[in-house]
Amino acid sequence: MDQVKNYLLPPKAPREYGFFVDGRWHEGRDQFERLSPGHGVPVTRTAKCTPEDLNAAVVSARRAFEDRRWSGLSGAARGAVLLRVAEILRQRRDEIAYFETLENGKPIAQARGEIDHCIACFEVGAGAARLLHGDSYNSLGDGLFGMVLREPIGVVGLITPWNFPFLILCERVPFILASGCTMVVKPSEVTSATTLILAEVLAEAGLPDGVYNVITGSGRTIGQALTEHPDVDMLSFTGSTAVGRSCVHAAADSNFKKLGLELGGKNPIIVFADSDLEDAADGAAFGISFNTGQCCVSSSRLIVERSVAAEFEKLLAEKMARIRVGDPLDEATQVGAITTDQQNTTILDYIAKGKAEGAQLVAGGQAIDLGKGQYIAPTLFTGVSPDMAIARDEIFGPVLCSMSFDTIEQAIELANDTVYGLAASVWTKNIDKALTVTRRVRAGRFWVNTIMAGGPEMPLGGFKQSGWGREAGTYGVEEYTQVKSVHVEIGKRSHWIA
Ligand code: TXE
Repeated sequence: MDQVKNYLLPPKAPREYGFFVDGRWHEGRDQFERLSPGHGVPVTRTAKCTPEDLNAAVVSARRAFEDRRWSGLSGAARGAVLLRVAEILRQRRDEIAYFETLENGKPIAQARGEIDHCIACFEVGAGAARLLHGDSYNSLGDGLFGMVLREPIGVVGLITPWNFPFLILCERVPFILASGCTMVVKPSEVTSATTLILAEVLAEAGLPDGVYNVITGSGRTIGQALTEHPDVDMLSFTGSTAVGRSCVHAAADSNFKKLGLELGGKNPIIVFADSDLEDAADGAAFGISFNTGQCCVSSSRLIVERSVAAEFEKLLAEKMARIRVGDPLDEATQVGAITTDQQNTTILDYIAKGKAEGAQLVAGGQAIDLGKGQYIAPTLFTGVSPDMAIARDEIFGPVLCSMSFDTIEQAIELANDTVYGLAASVWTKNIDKALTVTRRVRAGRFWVNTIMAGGPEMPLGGFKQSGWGREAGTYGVEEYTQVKSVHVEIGKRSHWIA
């Protein structure tokens, strides 16, 4: 990578990648060229795989699962490989962060922090591999003993999106590997590089051939075929709710594969008058601007107590105006580029819709012209009513809508007034209010006086239309297992036939 003092440059030529099946690299017949969203220059070329390539990957994963080359190892041996992965990731951290930034447009400093989180995922996965266990029932009477075994579910298909290509991958892969499963991964076509780099890392760490396979290509062809594949036992999909729905249909129409789904969100951030308003405003600005609001857990609906609403919105608008939006390769940048052209158009369309719906624009609201790439200023709308499209739809951009409440019941009702249930945040110094809201708002991840905090020990996933199942931590490993009840008779059988 080219570096000038404290400032990285895009590469002079794109890096080329094949795809990875059965422990070997293969060349695609066609290629997809990715332009960096922050600079508009070609940064990577990846293979457009065919349905035959996908089939070969599933055959490889199936063979590796059935001969027990991975699931037959002890948890300690699997854990040792995962710890070696963590070590190699530590060495390759800057390189992986660089390609993540080039393809996704996120700030380089943020990308490095994400790789640190990914390293922790492998460390937690290593421990989880050793601790995975079933249960026993010593309560079935003297003649019978019951055991509950946890077994890996088999071949897992893993489809990941472009907003956190490496992080979302690493919140799943170590836990899938800890369970003893094998897998076929299909990253987003615009951000495949770091998923392919992980193949090199896993191989170097000693993962047996065929356990981790990567095929690249479009969602409509290769992704859809993976969801429909009759020899895939489980599919973990992270992406839009619309495609999540098509995964459910595909599973029903093929082999009833088990599904893990992490889908959209329209996450509330509830601010009470008794909170530390400076802290809450910083949290709200971060919660909507981090990763340009392209997070499934972005806090995109501000629900603020009416008595402090005007003061809080003013404070927040001032903070949002000070966020440093800029070239993702600049160390000082806090908010980088919008990842895809389509997403850029979607966000700008929603900003126009918000104005047309009668909401007041008090911060941002426009594209930022840096002479290259695509950028949008962190945006705040006030005077939003719950029926407006900007308050209901997942915009997936740095656009925050502010609504007000008078009572805790109203706050809870507004927070739950969405088809989604991925995450929520509440800010108050009153423990009763904090716990009441935490109990009553339906969301899979909750933050009290903080936002987007946490580590890979804690499970991730959504309520309602935000998805099914949980990823990460011991819950995440268990998702990729199934339980078998084993009954053992002790002593002489009491005979049925006299
Ligand atoms: O997602 P897609 P897109 C939301 C967000 C965003 C919208 C669209 O609101 O604006 O989705 O983004 C693969 N069968 N989220 O269009 O299409 C695709 O190749 C199987 C929220 O990029 O769902 C990619 O690997 N797979 C979300 C992955 O699915 C298919 C993160 C996600 O792409 C497929 C991303 C198909 N028919 C977007 N079509 C979150 N929860 O964080 C596409 N794919």
